[in-house]
Amino acid sequence: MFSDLRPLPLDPLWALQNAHRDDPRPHKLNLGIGIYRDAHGHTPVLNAVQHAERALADAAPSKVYRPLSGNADLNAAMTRLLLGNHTPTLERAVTVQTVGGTGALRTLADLIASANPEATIWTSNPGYANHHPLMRAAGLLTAEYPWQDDGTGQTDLQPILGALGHAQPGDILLVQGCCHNPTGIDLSQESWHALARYCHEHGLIPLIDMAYQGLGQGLTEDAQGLRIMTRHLGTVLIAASCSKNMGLYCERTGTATVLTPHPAELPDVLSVLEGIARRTYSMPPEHGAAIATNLLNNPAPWHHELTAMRDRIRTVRAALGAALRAANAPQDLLSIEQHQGMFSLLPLTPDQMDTLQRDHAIYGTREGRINIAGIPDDAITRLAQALVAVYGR
Ligand code: PLP
Ligand code: TYF
Repeated sequence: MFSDLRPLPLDPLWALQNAHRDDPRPHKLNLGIGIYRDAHGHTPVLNAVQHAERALADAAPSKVYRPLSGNADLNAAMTRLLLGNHTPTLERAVTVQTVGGTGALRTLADLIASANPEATIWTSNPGYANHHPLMRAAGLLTAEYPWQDDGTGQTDLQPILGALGHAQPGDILLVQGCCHNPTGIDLSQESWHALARYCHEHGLIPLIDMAYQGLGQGLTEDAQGLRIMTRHLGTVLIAASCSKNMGLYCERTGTATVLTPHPAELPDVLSVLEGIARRTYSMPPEHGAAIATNLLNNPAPWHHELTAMRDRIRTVRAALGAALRAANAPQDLLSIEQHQGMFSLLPLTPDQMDTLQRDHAIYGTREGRINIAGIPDDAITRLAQALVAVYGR
């Protein structure tokens, strides 16, 4: 049965993890996979999460099967986190719990494949490495629009609209809500408005991938673009993840939200979403959902820790910028000061990234992505000097 199978190449991010693990140099630096680390390089469980887990263990609720749509309290709280607390858009939305943000993307991909199998999914280049494979696995076609800096650290809208000129009505515009992976470049408010207008005029449906809410400028601030879309457009799809902003990575907690212009359609949409869950994994795991619900419904301690994570990322970014200036870095490298969230895409070639790894034991992706949230305090100067040295080669 398996004799004709060819092994797939390892996910480059995991290959990078392994290379870092096997590197004997004590000063090695892992800036590969997108995980938040504190000043000392650790990724601890949030206090708010530990608190919620203790409360859950004490209450020892039953582990009987849950609904196909997952934890209803999580779904309600996440809908408000995404859309806002007092908005008429809540009346047009249905949310189901999913297996992380990845599961949300796949659930929505399956929904799109059921509703409009001809739709092409437009995704950014550069973009999240898993978007194409995930959408294609659902049988959908994919295409790309460019995602580049306009010179001020924000996304240049014109090339995007140029590429979308080839899109058909009913196509899906997959766009990251904030803290773009891998570039750290986000849309300005004006660009979100213009993009919403474009979708309206050309019949495109936004699918917003929200994997980093709260890690850019704040929970509300990071949702502004999404809310511009949901206020102005009838149909909007949202994939959300609790992995990064709650540090729940391995618990696989996320949600898929669908907004329609016709609230009467919501029960039908829900039944299709439940059918997708049923034929894939039946129901999503409860533990992470129970934790996330606790955080969302008792938000002060979580907000406190989320703010600390966000502030650290911003502090590290500023410190790296200052260290680059001190090392006489070229303007190109200083663009990282203007980026948002966990990542930046460096203006380095794959060869230069290899050199960074070989000569300096610094591990980023070959495309040039580094995880700013993974830089320990005591490595900032060394990283800046290494970047300048490698850039000049
Ligand atoms: N979307 C983007 C843009 C991501 O960077 C990630 C991963 O971090 C995800 C989705 C998937 O998140 P999750 O780990 O919750 O599946
Ligand atoms: O891009 C990243 O680093 C993250 C997470 O196989 C991730 O978004 C996790 C697993 C994986 C690829 C990426």
